[in-house]
Amino acid sequence: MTAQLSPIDKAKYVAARRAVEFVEDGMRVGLGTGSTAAWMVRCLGELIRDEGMKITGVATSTRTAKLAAEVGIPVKTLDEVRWLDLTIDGADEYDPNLNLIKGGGGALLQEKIVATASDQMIVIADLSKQVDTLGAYPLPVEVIPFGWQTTKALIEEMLSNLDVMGRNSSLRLNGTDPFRTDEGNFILDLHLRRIGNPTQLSLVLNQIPGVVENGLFLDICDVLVIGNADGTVEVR
Ligand code: ABF
Repeated sequence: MTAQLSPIDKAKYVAARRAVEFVEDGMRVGLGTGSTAAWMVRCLGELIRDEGMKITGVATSTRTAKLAAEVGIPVKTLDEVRWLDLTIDGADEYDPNLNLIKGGGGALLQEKIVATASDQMIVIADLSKQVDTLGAYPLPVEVIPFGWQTTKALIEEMLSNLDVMGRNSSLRLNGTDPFRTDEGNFILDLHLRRIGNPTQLSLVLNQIPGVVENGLFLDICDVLVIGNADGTVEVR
């Protein structure tokens, strides 16, 4: 599975392999989205196939559900399972307090619902995602398509009163069309550069009517597993 991996894939793989050590027989596991989480899904598939481990997966996107089925993980919906023992997912940025920006892959809504419905959330990442202060990575905000330009203008106006450095936002595209989430919504990427008060920003964003959810994951991550290209892993 890991022959001739690039350094970045090696880092993602070793983080994923370490994180699945937290999974125990019989657990209900939230399956994250993204290239790092995809390694975790493959590692779980190996545990099921080679060691006979029994787990139930809840996917955070249609792409993860497809991969999970391919590698032999039994997948149920969150409504069938209701609550999870553990979720393992990637991130776009993490800070020293284990607060995150997520949503670069467009699955932030299901990721946040699933992580919030879990006893424990483990984030797998590499050092390139580490920051002192969140915000260098554009903050994804999922919005309803109806009136999205008004929502965008309201967000930008609201940003002028908050502790952020940048105030522009852009509609995420898929080619020339708006990118659509699994729920059919749009994503606005907020180019903030530095988020001084993530808690305040998250609360204010989610009060705007057209906003469905934002990509700040605050006080949700319990354990951070950082993989390095030399094969070493750090658990925080
Ligand atoms: C998901 O995948 C997202 O929340 C995050 O946007 C992205 C990270 O992707 P990758 O692991 O490919 O860097 O976890």
